[in-house]
Amino acid sequence: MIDLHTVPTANGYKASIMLEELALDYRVHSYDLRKGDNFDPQFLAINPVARLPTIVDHDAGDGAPLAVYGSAAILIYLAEKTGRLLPVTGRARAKTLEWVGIVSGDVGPAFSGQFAFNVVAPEKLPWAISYYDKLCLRMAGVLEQQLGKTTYLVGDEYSIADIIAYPVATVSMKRFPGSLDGHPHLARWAALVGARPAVQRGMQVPA
Ligand SMILES: N[C@@H](CCC(=O)N[C@@H](CS)C(=O)NCC(=O)O)C(=O)O
Repeated sequence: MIDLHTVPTANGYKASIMLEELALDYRVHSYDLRKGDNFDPQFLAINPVARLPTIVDHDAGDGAPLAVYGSAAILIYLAEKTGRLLPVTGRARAKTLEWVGIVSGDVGPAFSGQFAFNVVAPEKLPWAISYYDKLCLRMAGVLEQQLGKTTYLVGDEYSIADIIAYPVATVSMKRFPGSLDGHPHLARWAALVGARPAVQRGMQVPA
């Protein structure tokens, strides 16, 4: 059994899609960040970073529960636990991990920054807004270029790279003015991934 501590955000959906794809048994614990649920001492004992998503695997194989925080770490851990959705060796594994890193470290934070400065910030700073708008377009262009060459982010095989990118493309990018306009390859891929029943179920967690 796995406990999934999560929120209805792009990062949360990455973990729930992965659990659905793998058909693993899991229980959902939903948090309200506006109420500061993530600073509850019980959750801090599991994840001192106080962020979601976090899983606790009660069947980690060594007799002790294992807590793993962060969408990328969770996806890689579960892929390795089950031997699915991450090539085991070689070029395809390296490229899959590279795309997991690009989406987590480059694409996702660009859209988070764009949202923070465009929508959340009480004071609208033109330089910051322009910086993040340009960065988002550049990052969407990176995905568009790759998906113009391959069916999925890494070749013809669906992988954790697609799972980590799908909520960013459909939740975070949707908030960006113009959304996926002018990115036909990205839109084609989003429709392909979004048609998967496990993806649809994962996007409904927490209910
Ligand atoms: N690098 C982490 C980022 C996780 C993250 O930013 N979580 C947000 C929700 S989407 C959070 O828990 N924020 C609460 C806070 O920072 O107080 C991941 O990829 O999962």
